Amino acid sequence: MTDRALSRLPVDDSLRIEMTGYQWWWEAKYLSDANAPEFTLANELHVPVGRPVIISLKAADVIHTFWVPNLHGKKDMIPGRDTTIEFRADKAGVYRGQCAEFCGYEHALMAFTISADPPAQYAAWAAQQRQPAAKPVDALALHGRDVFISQDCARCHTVRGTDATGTIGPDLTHLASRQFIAAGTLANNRGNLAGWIVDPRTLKPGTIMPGTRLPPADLQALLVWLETLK
Ligand code: HEC
Ligand SMILES: [Cu+2]
Repeated sequence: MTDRALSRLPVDDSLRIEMTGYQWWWEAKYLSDANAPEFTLANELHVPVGRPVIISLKAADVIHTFWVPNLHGKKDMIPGRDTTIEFRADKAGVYRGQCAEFCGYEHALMAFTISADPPAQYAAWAAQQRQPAAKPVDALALHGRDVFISQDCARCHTVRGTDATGTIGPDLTHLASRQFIAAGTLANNRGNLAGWIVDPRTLKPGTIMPGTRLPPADLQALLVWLETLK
């Protein structure tokens, strides 16, 4: 009882996030904060230092386990049974998380990060994430967006501010603001993005994302547009 009392945080003014585990990536939905609209992203969360955070945990397919060893103990994410964790990061920094329950082929490639930022920096990040995707400013990026919409990509991915509203894969509205792609598997740069789009199943066998072979000019335009999604 004492243990529980000690570990109970004052949770007034907490930040609320809904996190869902998928094979093999993490979706984080930031619920409305001070009446600001919700937004969704994948794998790279930010939280303000010193403010309590409540994350509701869900699993979409099989059992996963939320684990950020330097912030909190493990918590299972069980399909059909929602749980929550509460924590507060008192020190700024990037805290690495990892799925801690075997969840299939790519269990080892199911990482995420929680970056604890000073409050003003967090607020600026959140304001940016709430924005829809930047409009393409040149013909190449515009063509890249058309490639994305006309291929299967838009069936699985959302890019807010465009016609892409798929919900099977990660929200890509601010893809270029992330350090990694595919849940910590690859650094987010043009070469890795190209390899991922053409043949994700060699990089992460078992992923449901299919490879897409595109004429080189279309692939280049698509990459240019994806890099504008800051
Ligand atoms: C059948 C659904 C599906 C289709 C079609 C699809 N994707 Fe994906 N995509 C996914 C899933 C699921 C993931 C997450 C994979 C993982 O991390 O394990 C993903 C991941 C990604 C990522 C990495 C995102 C991140 O933040 O980690 C990018 C970029 C991406 N897809 C781009 C594309 C593009 C471009 C196309 C079209 C050429 C496309 N996808 C087609 C399902 C799909
Ligand atoms: Cu997992």
